[in-house]
Amino acid sequence: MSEQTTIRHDWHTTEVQALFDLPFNDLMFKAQTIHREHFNANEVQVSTLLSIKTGACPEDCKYCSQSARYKTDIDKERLMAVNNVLEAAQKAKDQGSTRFCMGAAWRNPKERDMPAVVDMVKGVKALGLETCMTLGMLSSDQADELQSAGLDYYNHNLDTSPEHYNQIITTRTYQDRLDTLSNVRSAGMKVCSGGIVGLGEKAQDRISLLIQLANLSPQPESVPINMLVKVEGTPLSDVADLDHFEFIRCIAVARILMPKSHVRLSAGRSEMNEQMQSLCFLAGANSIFYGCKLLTAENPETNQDIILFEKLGINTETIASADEEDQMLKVKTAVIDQQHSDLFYNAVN
Ligand code: SAM
Ligand code: DTB
Ligand code: SF4
Repeated sequence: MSEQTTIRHDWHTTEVQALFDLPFNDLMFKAQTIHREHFNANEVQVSTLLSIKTGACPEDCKYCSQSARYKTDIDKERLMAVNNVLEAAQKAKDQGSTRFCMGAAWRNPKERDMPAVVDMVKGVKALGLETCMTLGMLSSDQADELQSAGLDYYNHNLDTSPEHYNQIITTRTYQDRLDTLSNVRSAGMKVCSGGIVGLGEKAQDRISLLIQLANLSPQPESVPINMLVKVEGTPLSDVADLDHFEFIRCIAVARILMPKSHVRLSAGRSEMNEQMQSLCFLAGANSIFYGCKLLTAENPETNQDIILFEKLGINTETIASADEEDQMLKVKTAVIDQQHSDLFYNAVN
């Protein structure tokens, strides 16, 4: 295999620290170079999020508007009816989204919820959209059931480093998260897993989170990097801002460590101007959430994103173009491998 396409799962702190320590322009150049080896540099994948069950969550994630433990200003809602979810999915498709991601404020789905959730997956899939869900922890049986229904991706974030984790969540462990990711993988679904920065963590925690993600084997197909959305009423509402350049560096390092993954410029875009978002794309981000709402927080309006994409000459990825890219990559890798074995053959003969 060529050096460019080798995916490493043995990253160490010192080498990742060295990437963070590069002069900004050097880091951007390195990330953009790797990005271009694997993706069309002017294409961004777009997903739309929908909260299918909002608030009253028993977990204590200190950043979250939906935890029942904090007094936040959100409208709690029971599990949505399947036809309302499908209506929202159709709208997302009409606006150009290719993936529909359904999120629920659950610790984990209850057995009684599974039939409705399965119908949502089948219905969204039938509209011609890629399907994604984020419902909390999954057992292996639940993962199998969702995969059989046609779920393409499951989102479950590691959120932060193992070292900082207990400062943020106490109601489930880091290992619980890794177990869910392993159940998702074993069921044959694609993994969407990333984290949040700006939680008041140290620089070392951001390095450690990215290493955890990159050392998953296989690496997650999709890696959302969220900038904390500070929610009034949560314990993290007043945490100090993370410097925007540090955020861009996180995106660039994620791109370098996970060359073939879609890196998503995820929550927090409402607080970022066009120039900041453009630097994130230059650093290798190639996916966003499209639509004016995330789960409960604001996101830029779709037409603002369209204007920005036009200014930057960015096209949105179609499902077909993602498949073609996958094919092209396989062809490129096969050609490079062939060249290498020819070289080896010539060298030894
Ligand atoms: N309840 C499920 C769970 O936590 O596994 C699924 C939904 S949960 C809202 C999905 C992810 O959204 C969290 O793991 C976290 O990474 C991200 N998130 C939630 N609130 C956030 C906030 N205020 N700022 C940034 N990211 C946030
Ligand atoms: C992810 O990494 N970010 C999305 C999605 N996965 C589910 C959620 C962001 C939530 C932002 C805060 C809110 O809307 O409440
Ligand atoms: Fe619940 Fe998910 Fe929010 Fe944690 S992040 S409180 S599990 S909705």
